[in-house]
Amino acid sequence: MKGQKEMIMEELIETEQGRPRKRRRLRIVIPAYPAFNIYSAVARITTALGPLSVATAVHEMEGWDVEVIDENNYRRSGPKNTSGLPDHEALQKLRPADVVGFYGGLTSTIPRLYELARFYRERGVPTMAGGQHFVEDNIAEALHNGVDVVVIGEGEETIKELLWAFEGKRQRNSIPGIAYLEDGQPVKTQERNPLTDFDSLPIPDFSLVRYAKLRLYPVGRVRGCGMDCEFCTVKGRARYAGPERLMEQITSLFETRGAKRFFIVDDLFGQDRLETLRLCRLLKEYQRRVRVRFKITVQIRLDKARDAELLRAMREGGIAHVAIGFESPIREELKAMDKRLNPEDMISLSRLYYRAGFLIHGMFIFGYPIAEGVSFRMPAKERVQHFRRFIRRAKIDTVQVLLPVPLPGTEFTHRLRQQNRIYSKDQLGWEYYDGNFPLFVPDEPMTPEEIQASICLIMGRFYRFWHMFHIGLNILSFPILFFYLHNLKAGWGKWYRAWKNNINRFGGWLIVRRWFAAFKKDDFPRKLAEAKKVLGRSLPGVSETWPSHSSPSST
Ligand code: B12
Ligand code: SF4
Repeated sequence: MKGQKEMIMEELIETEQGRPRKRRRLRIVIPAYPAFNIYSAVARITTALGPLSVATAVHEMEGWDVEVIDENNYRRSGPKNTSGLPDHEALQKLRPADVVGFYGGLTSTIPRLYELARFYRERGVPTMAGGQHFVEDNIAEALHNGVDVVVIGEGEETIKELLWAFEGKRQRNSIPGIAYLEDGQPVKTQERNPLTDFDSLPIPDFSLVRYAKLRLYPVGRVRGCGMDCEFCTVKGRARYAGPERLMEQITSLFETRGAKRFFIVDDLFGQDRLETLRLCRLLKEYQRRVRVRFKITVQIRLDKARDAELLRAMREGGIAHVAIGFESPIREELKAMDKRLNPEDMISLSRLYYRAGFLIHGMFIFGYPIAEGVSFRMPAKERVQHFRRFIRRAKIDTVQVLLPVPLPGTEFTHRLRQQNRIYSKDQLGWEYYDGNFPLFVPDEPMTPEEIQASICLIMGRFYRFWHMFHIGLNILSFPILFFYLHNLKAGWGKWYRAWKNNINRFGGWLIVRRWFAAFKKDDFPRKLAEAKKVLGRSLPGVSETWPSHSSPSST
């Protein structure tokens, strides 16, 4: 007997009594974060570019309508369930989807993704998912948790071929870059080559995101990175689209939606120097022509600070914020990450960005396990002092200090797994993979509880309530600008930075407070205690903390 899904597939293929079948609908869902964390605030005003690019590719297909539901940016106008999340039952009644796709780019959202995939599958709707979580064993895991087809790698071409297969116009096994179950066993088709011709892709269409209010627009022109940091999932050499392509995204967003705030998601801004300089010039000319000032954030490496011409061009092009992966002020940790930087240079480089007028967002990882064979011990308390001193000296405006996450497919995860240090997913599931929770046995003499308390301490001390009073003081001190009449630009820059920082730090205090509250509500301490016991049992004779790195083989 045919299953409901097969019948739906057939129905998709058929025509209704000779008439062309109704248009079909693909719904792409960006699953909700498991709990409030320091990214939730930004997730409420932005969306994920990857699934949107995939949706836009489908939008161009004949006979298909597409919508994107971003559960992290979902306003009151959309139907909600009693937990305040999008009500998919109601959405299906309102606008039934024929196929549903999921964004699996953030591992912490995977349990929600599986919950939704099972929900749709139970209703006979074919499901698919893509994103950076789907590597190695996670592909089979997804296929056993409600996902019919996993898309491996970039999805813009694959999705079209998949939908043709759903329409019966193509054989599924001839589509590169996918995995599915055959007789209960996962089958992977041949690898798909990474995209190189970005000009053939349509410009991401943000109007496809329903019920969302976007204020920060993600745009990009680079895929891949090539730096191979040990903990990172972004692999493969960088592939570039031309600056005109990015300009097209930015200008169309400004002209159609009045967008002024952009996040260039490219991992390493400025890698292709000449093209980046050209992009900055194009940005400057456009803003001058339409008399607008954009606020653009980029992710950039510290060592680019040595390029004074680039920094000047970036400022002129409207780049106000630089997000920099400092990762750690501890030399041994930087080495273990393959970061190719040293802490002394990092401070002077950061100050170059500061002097050039950028607001610096510093991204840090606390308690990164040292490479095997290196003898190094530092208690958590001393590390906290190192971090705090470094942040102060490097003149960083805003910070995020997270714990190392053994992300799927990274060398870091392979190293820890080999050492049997990662707590089992049975106790500490994917929902904890967001950088806020200890997920493996840390280096001695630290304990998992200590490393978690340390990030709370650093963040809690950085973002404080009293910054609110400083905002008042800033306003009162505004007339001081009078003394800068000889150089009003410098005076304004100084005042603005202090004012903006106090606003950010007070806002940060509110976010960190909610984040701590979410921690407290969670059952994590009990689960961690259980995870430690289970791991302890699998390592006979080994204590709950990891042995000193001077003797890694003793495990
Ligand atoms: C912008 C960004 C953010 C933004 C927005 C995140 C978002 N996307 O919603 C913010 C700042 C909020 C953020 C936060 C975090 N991020 Co982030 N972020 C990025 C970044 C730099 C760019 C994402 C992007 O737009 N890529 C470009 C698009 C085109 O690529 P893509 O997303 O992979 O999409 C393609 C395919 O995957 C596929 N695809 C994707 N979805 C779908 C869906 C379907 C149906 C199909 C068919 C295909 C498909 O097709 C797409 C187009 O080709 C990436 C790095 C990177 N280069 O990807 C990290 C990255 C996604 N972040 C990462 C992490 C870990 C985090 C944090 C945990 C912080 C941290 N420790 O670094 C937090 C998450 C908090 C939480 N709750 O979990 C990791 C995720 C790895 C993982 N397995 O979880 C990445 C990959 C970076 C890394 N260090 O490895 N991040
Ligand atoms: S952390 Fe940044 S620089 Fe390092 S590999 Fe990932 S994207 Fe590239």
